[in-house]
Amino acid sequence: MATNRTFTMLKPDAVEKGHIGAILEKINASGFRIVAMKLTQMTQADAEAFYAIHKERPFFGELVEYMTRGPIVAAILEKDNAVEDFRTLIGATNPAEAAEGTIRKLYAASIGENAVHGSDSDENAAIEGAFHFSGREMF
Ligand code: RTP
Ligand code: MG
Repeated sequence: MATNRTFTMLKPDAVEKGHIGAILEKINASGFRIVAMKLTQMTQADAEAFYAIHKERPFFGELVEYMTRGPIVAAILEKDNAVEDFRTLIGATNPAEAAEGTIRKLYAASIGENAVHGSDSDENAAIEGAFHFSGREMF
């Protein structure tokens, strides 16, 4: 994957609350092109692998339960400086600390259920995109 791409998930809470359309509108309005996108649900094994970096953290069990409880929207997004600009658009992990107008400030309920994921590096964007999409699903 090129370094001008990032990977995102609209997490189960965002889907449950009917926020898919509003969040995608904000992503589009912020200049990201959708390269790949689907509604899918992570299995326990998927979530444990995806968030393996957090497996020793006290919230890991809750995180896996949350991320597997319903469908997510997975997507690959393209824009200059995609990883950093998308992290700015979504805001801080804890919505209470997120800047005004960010997706987490607008749509996240708590640090645990925070509506949206954004890759934290170009390397992880490529790994996470490939976790969810085959080459023929990327446009
Ligand atoms: P993400 O990976 O989902 O984009 O979130 P992030 O980089 O902003 O935050 P990270 O530290 O990678 O944490 C991953 C996800 O774990 C949940 N979390 N819960 N209860 C807690 O204290 C806590 N801390 C983190 C959140 O869903 C967070 O997005
Ligand atoms: Mg993270």
